[in-house]
Amino acid sequence: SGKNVVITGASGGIGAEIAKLAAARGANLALLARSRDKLEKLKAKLESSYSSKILIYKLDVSETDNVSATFARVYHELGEIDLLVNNAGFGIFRHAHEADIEEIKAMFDVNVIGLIACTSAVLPKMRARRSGHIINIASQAGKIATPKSSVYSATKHAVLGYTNSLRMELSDYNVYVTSVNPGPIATNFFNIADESGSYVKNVKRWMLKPEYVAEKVVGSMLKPVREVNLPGWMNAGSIFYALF
Ligand code: NJP
Repeated sequence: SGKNVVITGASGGIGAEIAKLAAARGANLALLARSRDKLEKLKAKLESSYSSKILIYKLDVSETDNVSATFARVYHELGEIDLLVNNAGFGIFRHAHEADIEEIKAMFDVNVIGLIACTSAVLPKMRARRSGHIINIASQAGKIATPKSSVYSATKHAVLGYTNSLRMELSDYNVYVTSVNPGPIATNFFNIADESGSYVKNVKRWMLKPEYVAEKVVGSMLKPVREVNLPGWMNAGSIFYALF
């Protein structure tokens, strides 16, 4: 639809699926992630199927100096940003007493500070234009607690707190703010999150498909809502965590 959409963490997982669906609907895209090679492949694939403009940028969202510089380039090369999808994130699932302080800081740096830095990079223009939409990929882990996800869950609770306050601030500026809260999704997320493979082994068959989550995210672009809740099997209660 000619909208300019920026997606962080776009090189794989649900970010790449959101990119595909948005391109199919005619959006022009700026795709941001650390893996330039994966972004280049995705760009080539999208350009072979769709006529959208696809720009790629290597960015680690936790390097906040680079965040503002990268968004300045995006504004210059893509034009105004209509939609920002803050999707970059990761988790490491461990018992709280086993969590390493560097890992804890890294999760907060990417999931919380990185997301806030990217948001801050678009806020002045969205407010001034009185137009825009920010979609933050949080998690069911931001709404409910589960064992072995204390730090990850804390980062996603932080994302939801930030998101809910932002929505209030921007309601007078015609800028929409949406949080997306999925349950477990079958992506490479668990390569890092679940070193032992035991979680994946037990719950893989119940995981959400990334294409399904992306469809719901793109749906919220077309019809802005406050929250998209996709708990999947987590609705069924916490019994599965006993297996983990
Ligand atoms: O994970 P994955 P998902 N700077 O690992 C990028 C949330 N979520 O798609 O940088 C910039 O396949 C990374 O790219 P690269 C989750 O918390 C997931 O499942 O090139 N980008 C890759 O493209 C996260 O917020 C589940 O390595 C960085 C992408 O992020 C979002 O969904 C459940 C980066 C991650 O792709 C996407 O996760 C849930 C950085 N520092 C919420 N670090 C789930 N999978 O179960 C990583 O509730 N990326």
